Amino acid sequence: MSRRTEKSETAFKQASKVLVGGVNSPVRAFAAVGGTPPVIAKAIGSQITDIDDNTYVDYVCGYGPAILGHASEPVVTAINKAVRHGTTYGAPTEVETKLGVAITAAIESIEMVRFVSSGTEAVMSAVRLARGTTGRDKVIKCVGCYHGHSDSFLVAAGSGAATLGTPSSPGVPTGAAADTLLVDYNDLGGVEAILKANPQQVAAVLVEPVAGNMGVVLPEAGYLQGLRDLCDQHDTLLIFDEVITGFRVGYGGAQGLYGVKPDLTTLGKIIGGCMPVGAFGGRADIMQNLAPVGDVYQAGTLSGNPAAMAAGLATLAELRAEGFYDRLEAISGQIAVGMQAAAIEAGIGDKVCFNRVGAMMCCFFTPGPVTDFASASRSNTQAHAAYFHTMLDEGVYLAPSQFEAMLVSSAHTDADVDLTLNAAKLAFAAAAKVM
Ligand code: KE4
Repeated sequence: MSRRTEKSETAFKQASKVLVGGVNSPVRAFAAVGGTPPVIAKAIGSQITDIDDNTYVDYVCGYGPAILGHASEPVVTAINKAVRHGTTYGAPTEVETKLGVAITAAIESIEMVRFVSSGTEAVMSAVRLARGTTGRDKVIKCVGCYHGHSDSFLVAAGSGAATLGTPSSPGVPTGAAADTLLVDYNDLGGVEAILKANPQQVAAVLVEPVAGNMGVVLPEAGYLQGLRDLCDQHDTLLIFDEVITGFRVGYGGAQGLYGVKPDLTTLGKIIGGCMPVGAFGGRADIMQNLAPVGDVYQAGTLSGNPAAMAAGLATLAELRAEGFYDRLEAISGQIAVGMQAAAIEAGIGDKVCFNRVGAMMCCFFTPGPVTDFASASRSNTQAHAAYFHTMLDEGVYLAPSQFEAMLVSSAHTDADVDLTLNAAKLAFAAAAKVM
C-alpha cells in the first residue's frame, strides 16, 4: 500500500510547535518505532483514517476503550442525547448511579464505586484509600506494570515509560518512590519476601491481573490466588488494576475470568465508552473511608460526567448482548493463529512469542516465554519496528511500541482479519531481515 504522508507530516510539524513532542501522551509520538505518526481525521467501526486519507484496520482501539469499535451507534446516540441536556453540572445525577449499579452488578468484588476522569486518577485514589484504610505507607508494584503517571507509580513503569526508556521518571521525589516496593511479575516468592521484610507496613499489592503494559503477559497458574493468600496473611489489601482488562477479557473482568477477588479494583477505558472516565471500587467497608463519608479525601470537577456516564452505560449494555464475548474470542483467536502462521511462514516462528487473553494480545520479537518485564525486554525492538512499519504501510494500525497490546473490537470483520494476516506475512518477512 503506497501510503501518502504529506499532510500528516505538515500537521505533526505544526503540532510539535505547541504540543510537546507533537502529542498529548508520549507513546503516540512513535519514538520507539521512528517516523511520523499519522494524524487522525476520523475512526468508524474497526477503521481509522488519517488526514492523508489512508485508512487502516485499527488494533489500538484508543488504547482500550473502543471495544465496540469507533463511533458505535448506540454510544454516539447516548452521547448526543446527553449533551443536549448540558454537559456537566457538578451535582448528583441518576445516570452516574445507573453506571455504578451496572458495574457493581458486573463485578462481584465491587460493592461501591467512585468515578473519576482517568485511569491514573483511579489508581492514585485507590492507593490513597488503601493507605488511609490500613494506616500503612508502602505499596508493592510489579516491574513493567503501568498504573498511570502519578508519582508513586512512575517507578519501573511499563507502557509509554518503558517505551521511552524512562521507567522511573525524573521529577518523582525520592520520598514518593521510597514507599513503592518493586517485584517481578509472576514472582510470588518476591512478594512474600517483601511482605516479611516489611511487617505490617505494606498497605497494598497493586497488580494488573493480566499485564497489558509490557506487551501482554499472563498471570501464571496460581499467581493471582497466591497474591490473594499473601495479602490475607499480612493484612494487606489486594488491588487489581483492571483499567485495560475490565470488561475486555470478560464482562466480569480478569477477576471474573481467574476467580480471584481483590479488595479494590480500578477501571477505566471501556467503562467510559471512549469518553474520559476512570473508576475505583471494592469492599463497602473500605470505600466508606472515602470523603465525604470517611476522611480519605478524593474529588474531581468532571467526575461522573453525564455524557461519559451515558456513553459507558450504552457500552456495557452492548457487552451484555448474548454471545458478545464468544464472538470477540473467536475473531481474536483467528487473528492470533493466523499471525503465528505468518511468522512461521516468514521463518521466524521460533523467534517470536505470542501471548493472548481474549481480545488483548501481543507478538514479542523474542523466542520467549515472556512472563515478566525482564523477558519482555529481551525483545528485538528493531525487528518490532520493521514489523510495525510494514503493517502500517499495508493498512494495519498497531500501537507504536513493543510494550503495548494489540486490541480487538467487536467491529472487526473477517475482511479485516484477511487484510491483517496478508499484511503480517510481509511484516514478519521484514522483521526477519533484522533478526
Ligand atoms: P490513563 O490515566 O492513561 O487513563 O490510565 C492509566 C492506566 C492505568 N492502569 C493501566 C493498567 C493502564 O493501562 C493505564 C493506561 N494505559 C496506557 C496504555 N497501555 C495508556 C496509553 C497512554 O499512556 O497514552
